[in-house]
Formats: sequence, structure tokens, C-alpha cells
Amino acid sequence: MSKRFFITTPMYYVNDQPHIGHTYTTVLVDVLARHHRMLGEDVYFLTGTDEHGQKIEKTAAERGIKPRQLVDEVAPNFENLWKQMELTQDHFVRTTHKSHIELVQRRFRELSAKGDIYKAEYEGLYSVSDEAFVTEMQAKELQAQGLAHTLTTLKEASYFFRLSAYENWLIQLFDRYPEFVKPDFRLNEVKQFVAPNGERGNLQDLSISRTSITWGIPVPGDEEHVVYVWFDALLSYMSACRDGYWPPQIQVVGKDILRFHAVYWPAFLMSIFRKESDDLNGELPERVRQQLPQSILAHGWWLMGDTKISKSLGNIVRPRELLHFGHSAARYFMLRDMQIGHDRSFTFEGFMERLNADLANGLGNLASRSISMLHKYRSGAVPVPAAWDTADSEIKDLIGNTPSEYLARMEQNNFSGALEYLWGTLRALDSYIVKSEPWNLAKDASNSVKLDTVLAQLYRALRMTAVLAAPVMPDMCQLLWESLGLPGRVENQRFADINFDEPAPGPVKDPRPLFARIDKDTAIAEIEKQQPPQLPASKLDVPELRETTDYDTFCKTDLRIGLILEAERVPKSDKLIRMKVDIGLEKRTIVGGIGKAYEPDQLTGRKVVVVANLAPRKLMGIESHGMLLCASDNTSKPYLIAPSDDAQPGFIVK
Ligand code: ME8
Repeated sequence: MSKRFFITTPMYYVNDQPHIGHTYTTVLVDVLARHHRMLGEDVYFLTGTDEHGQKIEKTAAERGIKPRQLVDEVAPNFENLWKQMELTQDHFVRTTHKSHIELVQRRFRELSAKGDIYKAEYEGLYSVSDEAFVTEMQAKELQAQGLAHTLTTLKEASYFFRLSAYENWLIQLFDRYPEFVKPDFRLNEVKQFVAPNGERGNLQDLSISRTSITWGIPVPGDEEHVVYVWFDALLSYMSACRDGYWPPQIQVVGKDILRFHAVYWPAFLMSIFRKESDDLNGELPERVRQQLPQSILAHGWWLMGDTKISKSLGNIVRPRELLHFGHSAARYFMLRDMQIGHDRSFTFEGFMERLNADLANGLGNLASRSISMLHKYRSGAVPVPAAWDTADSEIKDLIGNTPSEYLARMEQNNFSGALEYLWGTLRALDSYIVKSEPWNLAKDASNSVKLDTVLAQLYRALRMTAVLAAPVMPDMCQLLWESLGLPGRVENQRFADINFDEPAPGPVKDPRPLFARIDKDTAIAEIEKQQPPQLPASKLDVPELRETTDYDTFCKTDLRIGLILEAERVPKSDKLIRMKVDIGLEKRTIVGGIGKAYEPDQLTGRKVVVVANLAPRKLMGIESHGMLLCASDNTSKPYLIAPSDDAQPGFIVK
């Protein structure tokens, strides 16, 4: 029986339409699903929608409709888009499905019976934008970022999941199975959350019910409460898993939801699969570990300018704008341009340049030239190579090594690197054509053997490309496959069966254009015409005014103009930046949580407003003397306040 491979996308919220971010994740999972099928595995690919919770309830209320109407209207947009893109999901789950609701309630009851869910009075801080209770440490972080106003104090009875009890097992999971979180540099932020600086005892129990909303799965036996949307949605991976495919091999998520998948989710599963007699302070039993996902793969964000493409900000790139250039082309671009784990700015210009270079000039041109030469010089038949000079042997070795290198990079989730390598081989073939000049070889019958070799190699390289790249560019590779005169569907090939020494069949068919060059200016003008209008600023959530204060209280805060002299990232943190700031009186070290919005070299030389008489505090072991004033929007993005150019370091701001 072939190996089973269960892979998932996140379950997307249906508070708005799908955008390029969702499309990217789902395409990535589709590529992996197709790739693993071609590795000969038995794949189950699951995607779907997350339909409960505060965000949905709020959006429905704003539109004056019932949440049920909203979710029934929007969920099909996701499902239809994936169908229209010919993605190969095996199942589309909606968290409002009856069977899912039943599973959530059943698990809730089971974990309560085990003592892992309990009811208690909660009094503490709550972050409205994250829909989550926050720990003291997280609250301090938010305060340091000037986001204290996003917190409110909440007192209510709530059901809690005993997350703290799983600290020991979670730490063992991260230490012994570091491949649980990929790419590896993301593991550290997960560990930091569970045990900051290696210190234990910080993980707090998780509130998993709400009384502030009604749109959710009722807590069994206590219907004033609905189940917290994350406990609900994460369990859909289980409620919609096909029999025999558990556990997931790869769960692809964006970095924004890594913590939910790498901490809460395995803890829920540990609780579900443990026996009551297991010792939570002892070894994580292998029997339990085997029920956890093998890895959570967290990718970075597509950015527009320097902000995350986001439904709530209105800076969306609609999938249809990309698909307009062909599904294969859009898929190739997304996989080739995004380095997994890192963020990437999206521009239409970059998109078109990539497609023109790699698909029109690169693969498209190589295929049409090669196939035309096979027609012209060999009437479409594919010759068998008989003699090899140095250049021929070099290119033969390169073609021979390409599949293993490509597959190894794919295995390491280095999708961009795999395509880069394959396209490197295609470029080498271009140079090989230029060097061997087949059009001159054809003029003299004595060069016929050499011409056979050149043409045969081109054919084999194209056949190999059609197979290797088929998961990334299914329709374009099928077209190439057919032009090469090969029968059936390329997706039915198995990588293990590629044998380059096998005589190639042929004859080739007429070359079919794979990708037409895009005229950038015309295409950009067209896209701009179709852009939906930006959301007016009034749509942003403007926080309420705070309590009135008196002038003397305000003046107690000593605000100064500062000049940033140096800036560098704090190791192991993607948020914190350590700066040396001249505030006129002295030069200070200030650590700011602005690393997601600014690069250090954008900061050096910049004038800022410093809260200068704030008591020093340590952030990741570094003492920070003061804080930089920032504005913020409802995405938590900081915007540094910029004083006028002629204000000098040390000036008081009042
Ligand atoms: O978080 N760049 O749903 P969601 C790249 N319902 N990927 C992006 C992106 C961007 N700019 N924006 C979104 C939820 N994504 C929960 C998930 S799972 C049990 C529950 C992708 O609709 C990325 O995969 O907000 C991100 O993690 C996901 O969409 C968030 O989708």
C-alpha cells in the first residue's frame, strides 16, 4: 500500500472575499499535493472555511444580515475559486457542517471529563483585535509598542483549557522533533512563547469559551457560552479527515497563525490522545507523539508596499487579476518569487517581469525553438544520440543531475530554489544551442551525429521539465507534454520512473505557444482600470477617546526630539530593534517593537519623538531607556512620528 499523505490549508474566515494571500497558501498546498501524488503517495488534501466567531458576527452585523446568510454567501466564493483554478482538494469542509459541530462538542465533553477543560471566573486583560485573553508578558509587549489601548479588562466566567499542564510535553516536542515547525528559524519564536528565555512556568491556561457573542458552537450543557473560534476551527482538521489518513503530514499556514498551530493545536491533540494514566511531567509518549501533525509549515506574507495584503485594509490583489495571465503562470510566479518563511512585496511589475523572463523567453522560447528544429531537421522524429563531445557530456550530466537536485529542494520546502535550479538548467540549454549552432550543423551531412545528440538532449530536457514542473504548472506542462508527442496526462507520471537514457518516443507535434510575452504598460493600465476603490479612511476602527487628563499630568511625560544614530535587529526577534538614539542630553539605547514595519537601515538618521523619562525596562535581556512615539492603525502596524526637519535632538515636545 502506498504511503498516505494528509495535507491541509488553514480554514479561511469568511468575513470577506479570498485574496492573493489565501490563493498563495492554497496553491502551495495544491502543488505539494500534486507533487506527492507524483511521488506515488496516496494524498488527502483538505481545505475549507472557518465560519464562527466574533469577526463573522461583526461583519454580518455591519451588513445588517444574519451570520448564517453571510457565511452561506461567502464560503462558496472560496470553494468556487479553488474549483475554477482546478485545484485538487479532496474535500472542502465548512465549520458550520453538522458533523464538525458534533465532533467539537464531543471533544469538549471528553476533555472536560479528563479534567483538561474546567470552568472558572476570569478577570484580566483582553485584546479585542486578536479576540484573545493576553498574559501579563504579552500586555507589556503591547504597551511597549504603544498598543495598550487595544486592551480592555474583562471579567467573566469562562471555560479554560489546561494548557499549562502541557508545557513539559510541548517543550519535549520542540526539542526532540524540531522538524515539527518549518522553516527551522520559526521554531524559536514558538519556543519563546512557551518558555520565554527557557524559563518554565509562563504558559497560562487558555480561555476556550465566550459569552460575548452568540455565533458559535454552543458549549455542551452550558449554552450561554459558545466555543472559542480557534478550538472550533482547529478541530476541523480532525472532523474532516478521511478515515485512515490521520495524522497530517504537513499543515501549511501563514506566520500570523503559527502560534495557534504549533502550541494550542498540539496541546489539544495531546489532551485528546493521552491516556489518563500518562504522566504529564514525564516523557511525551511516542504513542501520543505519533498522533500529532508531522510538521507545521509557516510561510511569510505577501505585502503591498510594506503592509500585509489584508481583507480589512482594502489593499487586496484579487486572484482574478493574476489568473488573467494563466493559472500556470500565476502559480509559477507565487512559488518562484516567495522564499518560504519570508515576506515578499508584490508588484504587478515584478510579476510581469518574472513571467516574461522565465516563461515567455525562458521555457516558452526553448520549447518552441527545440520542437521547431526537430521538425525542420528530423521531420519530427526524436533521434538517438550516438556520440558525445565535452559540451554534450556536460549538458548530459546537468540534465541527469537536475531531477535529484530539484526533488531534494522540494523535499526541503525550498520551492523557489527548486525552480531556480531547474530554470538554471534551461538557461544552460539555451547556451548549449548557441554554442553548438544546430542550424550550421544541419548544413553538412558529416555533422549529422552531433546534430542528433543536440536535438535528443533538448528533447529529453523538455520532457524532464514537463514532468518535474507539472505540480507547479499543470496546464502548461500538459501542453508541453502533448507538443512533445507524449501520450496521456503528465500528472499521471511518477518521478521515480523518469529515465533519461530511455530512447525518447516522439514524433513531436506542432509546437504550441506556452506563454505569450506580456506588454507591461498595456497590462498595468488595464489592471489599474479594474482596481476596486480603496476603502475610505472612515472605515478604519478609530478607537474611542481616552479619559480627559489635565495639563500638568500630560507635562509629566518628558518628550524629546531624538536622532537615531544606529539601528540593528535584536537577534532571534522579528519585532525588536535596538537603536542608539541621541536625545541632546545623552545617547541612549532604546529597544522598539517596530521591526515588522521598519528595516534597521530605514531608521538610521531618522528623527523621532522619544518618551525620555520612562523607567528603563529590559526587553529580551537588553535594557531599553525610553520609547519612540508611534501612531497605529487597527492592524497594529506602528507608524513612527516624524518631527519637522529643523527640530534638533534634545528639543522638548509639548
Ligand atoms: O486565520 N500573505 O483565517 P484567515 C500570505 N480562520 N498569506 C496570507 C496573507 C498574506 N498577505 N493573508 C492571508 C484564519 N494569508 C483562521 C485560520 S485554521 C484552523 C483557522 C493566508 O482567513 C495565510 O495562510 O485570516 C494565513 O495564515 C491565512 O491566509 C489566514 O486566513
